[in-house]
Amino acid sequence: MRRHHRTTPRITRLLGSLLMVAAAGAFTTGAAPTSASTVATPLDRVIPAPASVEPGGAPYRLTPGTRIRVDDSREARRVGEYLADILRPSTGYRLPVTSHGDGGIRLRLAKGPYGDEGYRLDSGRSGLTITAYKASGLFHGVQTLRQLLPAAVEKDSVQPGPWLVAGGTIEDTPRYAWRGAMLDVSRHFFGVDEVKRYIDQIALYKINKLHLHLSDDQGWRIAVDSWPRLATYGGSTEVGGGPGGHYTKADYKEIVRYAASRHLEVVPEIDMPGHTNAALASYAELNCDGVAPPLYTGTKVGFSSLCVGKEVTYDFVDDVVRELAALTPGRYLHIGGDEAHSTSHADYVKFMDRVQPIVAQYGKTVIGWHQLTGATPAKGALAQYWGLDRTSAEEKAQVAKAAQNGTGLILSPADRAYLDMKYTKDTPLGLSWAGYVEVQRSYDWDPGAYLPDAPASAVRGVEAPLWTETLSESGHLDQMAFPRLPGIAELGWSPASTHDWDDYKVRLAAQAPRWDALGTGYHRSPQVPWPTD
Ligand code: NGO
Repeated sequence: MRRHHRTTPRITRLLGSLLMVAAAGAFTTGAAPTSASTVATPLDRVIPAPASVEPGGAPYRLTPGTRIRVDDSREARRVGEYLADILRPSTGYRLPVTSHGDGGIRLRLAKGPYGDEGYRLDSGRSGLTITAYKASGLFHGVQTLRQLLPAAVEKDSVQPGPWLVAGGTIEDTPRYAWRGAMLDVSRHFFGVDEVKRYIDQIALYKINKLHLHLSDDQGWRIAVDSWPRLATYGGSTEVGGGPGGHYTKADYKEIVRYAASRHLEVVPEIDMPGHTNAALASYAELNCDGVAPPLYTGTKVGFSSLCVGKEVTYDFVDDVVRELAALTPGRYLHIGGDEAHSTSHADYVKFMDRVQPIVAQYGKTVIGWHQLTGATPAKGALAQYWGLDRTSAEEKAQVAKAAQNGTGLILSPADRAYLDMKYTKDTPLGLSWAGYVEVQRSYDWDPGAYLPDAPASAVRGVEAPLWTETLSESGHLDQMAFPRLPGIAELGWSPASTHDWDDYKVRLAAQAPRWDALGTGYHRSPQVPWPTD
């Protein structure tokens, strides 16, 4: 029987796991039980909160003889190798990945009520088993397992342990299929390794989409063979006048491959018809007056537009979309469509009517920022809502109406989900046009009931955008994404019934030692009861 995890009083659960650890002999080593590492983390101390938790029984203990047992499937084996790569440096154990033997950590593919991403985790004295229908489920189960092990497991040198996982069962499936993070690599360019680092950071919270904002006024970041100057010239700078950069096709494929190894789908965005100064600067013929503007390194928005009346514009879009679609195994292609303030409404509608079929022609599903709902969204298109409380009722109604007519919604309300907003007026990095977004504010909303009059069934999930006008290095991304990103991830994954700030902030605080071990920086918001040492 499924028991919801909120039905068990927290204190009982904590006592239960303490007793179980004592029973397993963790306290008989002579050392006083003061170190957190001698107490197994309660099964519900995980972000995103699992759908159901049933604590009980003796804990599982990782030992030098532990094997990681995988089903005879390439995909399951890959998840096993990924887990071993995380556990070996800190435990110092061999942890062979094998399809033989018994006990140990078992990753098992089986039919069951898990869906494409769900899993079940059973932990007890004789072994720890993660069962899922698909490898993605195993991967997400492994993220849960990481968080149940002591934070020191994330370190890259041998640590003392013990390596205990509290006994019991977790059954878990996501609320939404879309749990995204967006990185703006246009305002400031981030290289392949920096993107991989971000992928690893967000995978820990079961994010499954990486939306890359690949073009904007300040930089074009993806090589396009048929229009080479886009990258070589259009990508040659960034906000503030730095050197910029771009991904070669091989770079982009490497990002896609790495993301896939973390069960994330890459969603590329080419923002059109506005936010196109880098393209307009690269090719004079794309401009209505035939004159290329200079490159732009400021932070204004809304001043550029592709020339809607020129045929060459659609040749350009066709070439870019064809080449990008060919590089992208994922289902989606984001065409932007925000802040087209230099495009008339009639032209905007005309442009979207021409461009959406091009995306479909190359086999991809259109996503646009929610202004797309002011045109005619293609069948099956998704709109990404980035409004805020003060957005006009009329604009909200336009989005809701599109949702009623079948347009799916991804929710990224700027005054909740934008990771580039300052936390408070004193935050050094970030913008504040959508207000200050402290940790509680970014967590405390319900995607299912967010937009009045939009049917809950239209909501495909959530996404946390990270715009980089003020952010130029990975350390800056850390400060803005952490600790807010895990909250958006939880809104995307966990049942609404688990939503509880007071419970969440304790789980969030418990992430800090893990970030320290991983070398991930974070903003020490006073709203969160961080551990004191
Ligand atoms: C807006 C704008 C972006 C900015 C961002 C900064 C959208 C969808 N368009 O969001 O160009 O970078 O705000 O917060």
